[in-house]
Amino acid sequence: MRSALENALLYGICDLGYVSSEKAEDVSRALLAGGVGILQLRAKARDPGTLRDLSLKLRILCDEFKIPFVINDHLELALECGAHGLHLGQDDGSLQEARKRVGPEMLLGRSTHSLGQARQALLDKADYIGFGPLFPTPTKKGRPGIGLGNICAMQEEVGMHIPAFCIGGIKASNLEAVKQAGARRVVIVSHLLSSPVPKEETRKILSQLS
Ligand code: TZP
Ligand code: MG
Repeated sequence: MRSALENALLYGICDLGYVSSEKAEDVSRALLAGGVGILQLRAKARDPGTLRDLSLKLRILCDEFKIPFVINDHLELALECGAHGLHLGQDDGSLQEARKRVGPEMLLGRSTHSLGQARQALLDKADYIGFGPLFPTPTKKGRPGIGLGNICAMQEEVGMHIPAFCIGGIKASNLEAVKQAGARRVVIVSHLLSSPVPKEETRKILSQLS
């Protein structure tokens, strides 16, 4: 799945804050059919035990599309469902410790909120990073936007070595500005999940990226 990650320009997240568990598989299928190059299950404030069935279903779905499936936060759940990746925030422990527990194959992603954190994630051997939030966003309440100013530097110093996905408040209407600021890859959550036609919207965004 490392080469699939390398090819990914658009990172989709099935966030249970926006999608019910019942609809999560259908919505994920739409994102995949629309062309996301990597898919994450994000379920804040949910007991991982309640996510077992859904995680397994989404991992099988991603296998079908040959796209990496990533679990946010829950290391044991990622191992249990055979996820291809685990995504960890700044407060989710060291990547080195996680690597020891998940073995050599699993992709490890790290959220970063500054150029310094992005540099550190590269040193800590993250397989990819998220960089943001660029803009304030309801998906991550209470965090200020970091703006577009450091994207170029981040892209040159980190994004040349591992995939770096800009994230946070990105939508069709500001994607061009984000690209102009130097972004090559993006994560888009609420804009895609709130679309009445997520497959078509994903396709449209992807065509703007490639
Ligand atoms: N990390 C930084 S911003 C963010 C996460 C998970 C949320 C991005 O969601 P949206 O809806 O695309 O702004
Ligand atoms: Mg986390």
